[in-house]
Amino acid sequence: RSKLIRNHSYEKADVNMEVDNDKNKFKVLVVDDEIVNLQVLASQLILNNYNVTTALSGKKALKLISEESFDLVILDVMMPKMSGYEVCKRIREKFTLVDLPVLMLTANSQLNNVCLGFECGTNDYIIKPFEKSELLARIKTLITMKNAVKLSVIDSLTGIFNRKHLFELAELLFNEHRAEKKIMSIIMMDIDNFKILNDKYGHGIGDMILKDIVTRCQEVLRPTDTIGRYGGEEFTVILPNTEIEIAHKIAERIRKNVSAKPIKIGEENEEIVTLSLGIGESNSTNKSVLDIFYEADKALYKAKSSGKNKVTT
Ligand code: GH3
Ligand code: MG
Ligand code: MG
Ligand code: MG
Repeated sequence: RSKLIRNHSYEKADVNMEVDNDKNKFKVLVVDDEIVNLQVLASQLILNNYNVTTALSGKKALKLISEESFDLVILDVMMPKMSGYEVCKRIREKFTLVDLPVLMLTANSQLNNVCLGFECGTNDYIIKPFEKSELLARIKTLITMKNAVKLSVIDSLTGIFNRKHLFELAELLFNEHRAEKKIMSIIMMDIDNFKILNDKYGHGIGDMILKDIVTRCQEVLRPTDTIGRYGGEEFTVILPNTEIEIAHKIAERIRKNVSAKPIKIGEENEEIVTLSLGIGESNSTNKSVLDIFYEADKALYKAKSSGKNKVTT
């Protein structure tokens, strides 16, 4: 299985780490069936500036994970009903090692089960009773690694996938679709007359408009669609398992959601911003995923040259 990151649930707060308020503390979920263990772990983590949530069972932990986003899970192995191994396996059905690292707490007597822990998808383990300094060092390394990987795939301005990762993901999906004889589509879009906005309000406001437009696109995308930043003010949406007619409908939804109401610029101003969109679809003549990008790009050019603010195939 590929280790590529497929979802785009990254929050900008994760990328802008320099701000030191409570919202930007790293969130750690501690799971242990013994309340005393939870208290000891939680107090040590809080002292070291982590935002801590606790769960007394695997079931509760999985529920919390499905509702909020965490930077790390510290997971006791020996728990009644659902063991740490089982919890970890369930976590890995939804999150990669990078999306949500897990640190298992193993009792000395279970040391020969350490390999089982890794098979179930833990990133690391620590032996109970643990040294506080070792625990803190391991936590720090796991979170640092997770964020380093994120920074290499995420566009820091908009919080969506960058161009490099967009291509890697598209290529992976292209090969999967071809093997399974399924169809995928790609939407390329470019903001209309963006230079005028930049010249009128400056680059900083231009950046803010870019972020607003990404949000408006995300509002109408399905959970399986992925948006990325192709270049300056050009964006791409990858639509798995989607034929061109449906892709056209989604592109129209994006176009309307962006142009329907003006974007606020400070207290005084607002501007209607529009997009031109082109669509490409995988078919029997595609030699590579680049052919779909090329087709979408050609369609985008048609939209631009026939009046802008439209979707073309
Ligand atoms: P068209 O309708 O033909 O697309 O016209 P346009 O003015 O949008 O032209 P074009 O796409 O060629 O120009 C894009 C402009 O977007 C030029 C560049 O200064 C600006 N731009 C690119 N990246 C960024 C960015 O990250 N921030 C800001 N503020 N502006 C950017
Ligand atoms: Mg236990
Ligand atoms: Mg452009
Ligand atoms: Mg443009």
